[in-house]
Amino acid sequence: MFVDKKPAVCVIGLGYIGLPTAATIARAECPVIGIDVSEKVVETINRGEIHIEEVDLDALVQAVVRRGTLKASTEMQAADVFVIAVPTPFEHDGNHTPDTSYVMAAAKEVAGVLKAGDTIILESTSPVGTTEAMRDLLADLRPDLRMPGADQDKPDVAIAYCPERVLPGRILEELTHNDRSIGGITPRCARKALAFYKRFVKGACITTDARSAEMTKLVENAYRDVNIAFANELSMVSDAMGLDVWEVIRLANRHPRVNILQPGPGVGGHCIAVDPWFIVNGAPEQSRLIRTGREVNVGKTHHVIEKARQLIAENEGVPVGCLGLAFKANIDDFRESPALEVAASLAREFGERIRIVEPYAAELPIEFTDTGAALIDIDTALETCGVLIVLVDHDLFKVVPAEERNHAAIYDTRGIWPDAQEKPGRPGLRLAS
Ligand code: SAJ
Repeated sequence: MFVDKKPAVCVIGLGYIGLPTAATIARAECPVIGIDVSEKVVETINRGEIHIEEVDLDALVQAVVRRGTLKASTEMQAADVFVIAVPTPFEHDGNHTPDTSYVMAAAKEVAGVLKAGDTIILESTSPVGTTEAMRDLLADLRPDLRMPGADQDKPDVAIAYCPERVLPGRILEELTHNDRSIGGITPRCARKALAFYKRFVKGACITTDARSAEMTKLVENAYRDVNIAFANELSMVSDAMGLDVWEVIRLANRHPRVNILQPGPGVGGHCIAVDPWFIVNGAPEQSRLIRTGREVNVGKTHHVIEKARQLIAENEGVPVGCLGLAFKANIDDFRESPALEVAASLAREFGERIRIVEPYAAELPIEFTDTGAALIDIDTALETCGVLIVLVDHDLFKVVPAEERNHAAIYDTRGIWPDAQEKPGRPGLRLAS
């Protein structure tokens, strides 16, 4: 732990990453100002409340706001360290071109208050070269300050890239304990950023250059995407060959060097379904496997929709329970969720026959407007639905015993009810993948 003066920190973007990061830094007793464009978000945080769901975040934000170490504002403020955690979506060009305009807009704001001695850290997932582009923008806007780079031995400011790699649902835990890659524009920049992260990170902090750190983040998520694509492809192959994919994976994973992931209705969330495209965009000719992995995972969602449609059509007039809308188990995050895409597509086609069970939703999302679909609880679904389609492996669904569900025709896209298949003579049907 450092004994020098605590730096004043400005965290720009108070979303799923920025807010937990700001609160964690504030817990380390650095005074933190969080900046967000939304008045509503700023007011919520200044009341000590939160606008997103994340385990233990409410208590932490309440504590640091009460203590006065975390404040939120819509106005950029001077600080010693700036942490940029704004979104990097795609352009609306249909080509998955990364849109770094939020990063550049944040950097422009920072330029207005920047002074010699400050450190700027980009945490947003970004295409390779973004940190350098941000440096170039700052150099243009602040010619009075020496920026780090090839011809600047003693720059006035430090600029680094340090990606977040936390798992939704475990953000606070992982923010503190995960290892971090810290990529400086120069080694000196990396050292300054390292000194900052050491204040609140207990995992190893490994320094590198900015471009390698940018690529590392993209590679981590592309690696997972390709591995999930392998599992999803296997599920479709098994389907075509009349095999139970869960059984095949279970057996293959007993090999000491095989660890196949789980098939599902596709890949959701704002990271794994997005980041691989940043690599494809950077080197389209060389990234065939990564592109194909994306296509396989998107194709799996269409495969699930098609199989679900067939099952529903075979069970004419029977109410259908779609279990889950979230992009993964036990969270309330529906962003880019394949479960939501499947359920909404079925609701548009089959209307009021479709009943949705989602313990993490108070009401049905906008995608279900005017479809006639209804939100019901799991008990009602088990009592009234003759078709059950498992889309999310929420704990609440996993614990449903066979005798409560086996009257129904079941399509279990997550493999949470393996015993469903082992009941000979039951009226229900289990489709394996
Ligand atoms: N999924 C499967 N089968 C599996 C594992 C996941 O179908 O075996 C699906 C999930 O259901 C979900 C999607 O993949 O729809 C993504 O879920 P996830 O748990 O793999 O990842 P995220 O999106 O919650 O978080 C990822 C993490 N990256 C990696 O594990 C490499 C996290 O560490 C990153 O910080 C996060 O992306 C991010 O912000 O980039």
